[in-house]
Amino acid sequence: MKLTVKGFEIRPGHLDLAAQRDLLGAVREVVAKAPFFRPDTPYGKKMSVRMTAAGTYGWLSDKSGYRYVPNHPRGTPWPDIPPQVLKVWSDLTGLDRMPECCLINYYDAQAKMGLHQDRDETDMGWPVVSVSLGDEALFRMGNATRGGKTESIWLKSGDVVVMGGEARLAYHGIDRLRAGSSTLLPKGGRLNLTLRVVT
Ligand code: MD6
Ligand code: FE
Repeated sequence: MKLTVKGFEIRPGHLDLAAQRDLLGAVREVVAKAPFFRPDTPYGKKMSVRMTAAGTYGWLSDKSGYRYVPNHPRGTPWPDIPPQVLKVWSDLTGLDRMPECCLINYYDAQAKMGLHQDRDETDMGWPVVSVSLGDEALFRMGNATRGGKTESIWLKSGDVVVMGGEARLAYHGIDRLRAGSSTLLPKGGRLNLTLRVVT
């Protein structure tokens, strides 16, 4: 299955196993300083994914809505984005501008993410880069407006997606995981890192 939305690019296996393990180590250091939490959706339910972030800004969802904030809910600044993560950004986008946020999502076997647009950033001209680690996940993508036809693709550990152009504002989400499809994370599940320019 291929996605045909313009501006959606996938690099299957961009990170080999050694690079995935190295990145995982870097993510663990971030999580030690900025533990995962489960954000509240503005409509009162908890999200099923666990989140944290690195960079100048992290993304937050709670009763007052969605926004970027300079601190973890516990009140401390987000850790720096690990250099390995910045390298993925540079290698794939070739941009001089670096991302200001690395959002880290953890999916357990039951977690999913509803169709959404990423539109809390100031300038949608910058792409979003997304790295998958651990169990495979079924990524679904539609159009810039709700409804209409969607396409799906399984994202595997080490795959990197770049969403720019028309794809930047397309609705997308994660329908489900394929539990046990990867041994990278000892307890299973999936990590997704999304890199964004925020301001
Ligand atoms: C995920 N990804 O793969 C969810 N957003 O777990 C996203 O929501 C996403 O992959 C913006 C750009 C790329 C993405
Ligand atoms: Fe997204």
